[in-house]
Amino acid sequence: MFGHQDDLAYGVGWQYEPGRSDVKEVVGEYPAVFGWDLGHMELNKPVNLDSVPFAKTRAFIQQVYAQGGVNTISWHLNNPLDPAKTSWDKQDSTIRRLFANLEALKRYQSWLDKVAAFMTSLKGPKGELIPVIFRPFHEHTGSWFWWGREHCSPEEYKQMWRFTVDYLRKQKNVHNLLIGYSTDRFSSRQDYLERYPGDDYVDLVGFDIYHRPQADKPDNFVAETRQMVETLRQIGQEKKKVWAITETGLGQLLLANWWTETLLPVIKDAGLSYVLVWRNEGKRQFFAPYPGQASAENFKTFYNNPGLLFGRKVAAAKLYGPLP
Ligand code: BMA
Repeated sequence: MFGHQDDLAYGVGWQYEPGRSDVKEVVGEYPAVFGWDLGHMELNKPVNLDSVPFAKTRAFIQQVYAQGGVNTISWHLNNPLDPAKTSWDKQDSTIRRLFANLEALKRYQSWLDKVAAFMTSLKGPKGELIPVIFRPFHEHTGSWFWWGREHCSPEEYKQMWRFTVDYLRKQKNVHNLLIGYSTDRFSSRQDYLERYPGDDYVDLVGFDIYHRPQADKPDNFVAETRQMVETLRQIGQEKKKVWAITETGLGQLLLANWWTETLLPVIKDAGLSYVLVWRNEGKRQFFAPYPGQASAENFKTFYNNPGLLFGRKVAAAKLYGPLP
C-alpha cells in the first residue's frame, strides 16, 4: 500500500480544500494509507504541531475509513518533565526522571487521557470504533527526540512503551489500536530489537528512513535500505507481525526518477504492508509529487506497478469487512 502523511489536509499550494490530494492529482486516485500526527494534543491545543486542527484530523480519519483506506498515527509529543520543551528539545534521562517524579508522571497520564479520548472518538457510521495504527516513540534508534537512544537505556525505553500501551488498554479501555514499533536506521537484527518492548506490545514492525543524496548516493541508499527491509521481513515473519516502511522520502524530489530507480528496488517483492512518504508542507519541503513536479511522470510509472495498492485496490480488498 502506498501512503502519504497529511495527504487530505494540505499539499503544495493549497490547504483544506475538500477532495484534494497531491497524490490523487498526479495519478488519479488517493493513497491507500494516510498518516496523521497528534503532537500538541497533550498541550490541549486545538491544532497539532503542523497546524492541522484535531477536529479535521478526526474527520479525515473517518473519511479514510469510509473509503476503505488505512490510518496511521504518530505523536510528536512535548516533554512531560518540562512541557515547554518539544520532542526535539532533548533533555537527557527524561524517561528515568519521569518515573521518579510523581507529578510529572501524573501529567503524562493526563496526556494519555487526551490521546485515549481522541482514539475512542474515532467511530464509523454505526458507532463502531475505527482501527488505526498508533506508532508511538518512533525513530528511537536516533537521538534527536527525548526518547532517542542516547537519552534512555533499553530498559527505560521499554518501560515507557509498556506503561503507555498498558495505560491506554487497561486504564482507558482503548482497543482500536494496532501498535507500530518503528525505529530509524539500524545496523542488524540485534540492533533493531534492542528496545523492542515485547510481542504483546507490538502489532506492526517498521522503520523510518529518509534519502539524503548528499550523504547517501542512490545506489548505497538502495543497498542499505534493502538490507534493512530484508532484516525486517525476517523479524516480521518470525514474530508473525506485519512489516512496513513507516516513513520515507526524498525531500523536494530533485531526482526525477527516484520512484522507479530508488524506492521501487527497495520495496519490490519484500512483503511490506505499506510504504509512507512524509508531508507536503510547501514548495520548500515535500515528499510526494504534485502536478508538474519534476518526478511526477516517474511517479505515474511507479504507480502502475501491479504490486502497489492505492485507494481503489485497497477499497476492493475490503479491509474492514468480515474475514473471508
Ligand atoms: C517532521 C517535519 C516537521 C514536522 C514533524 C511532525 O519530520 O515535517 O516539520 O513538524 O515532522 O509532522
